[in-house]
Amino acid sequence: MKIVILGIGTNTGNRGSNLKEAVVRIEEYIGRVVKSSSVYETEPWGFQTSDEFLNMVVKVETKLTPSGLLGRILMIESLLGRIRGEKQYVSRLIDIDILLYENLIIDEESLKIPHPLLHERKFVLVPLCEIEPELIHPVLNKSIAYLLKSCKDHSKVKKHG
Ligand code: PH2
Ligand code: MG
Ligand code: MG
Repeated sequence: MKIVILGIGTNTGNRGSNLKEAVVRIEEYIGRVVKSSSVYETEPWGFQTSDEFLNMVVKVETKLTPSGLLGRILMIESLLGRIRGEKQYVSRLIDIDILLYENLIIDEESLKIPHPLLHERKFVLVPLCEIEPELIHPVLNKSIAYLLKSCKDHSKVKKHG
């Protein structure tokens, strides 16, 4: 079994049920969710929209390889109704990102692990720090707690509900 950390985000439709549905499908197609963070209300990062995000992070046990995992994620995203366009940052029903896969480092065009922007985004670091503060980033060699403390992103991230 491999341990992977996934980030989940949504800013359109019924965001609460989008997250719940994503977790159900992750359990079904990826593996057992062993830890999940709280749900956070977060300000859009990197683009402008009035639709705020809900974000959370889950820790999952899986038998899938990194590329197998990516395939399942894309399948789950389209199952939930996500249609991918050309533009990078747009509002979306659901986005599931591979943040970490064990201590693996992968730098390919179609798959980069750890997620290259993980340490620059409070909407990732705050929920990740809630469940895995001591975890060491395999490229930066710093703990998640340290990365959050030194993060320059000051956008709003607060617990939902
Ligand atoms: N995802 C993005 C870009 N910006 N901002 C927030 N708050 N939450 C996200 O999940 C998010 C984002 C690209 O995937
Ligand atoms: Mg993303
Ligand atoms: Mg994505």
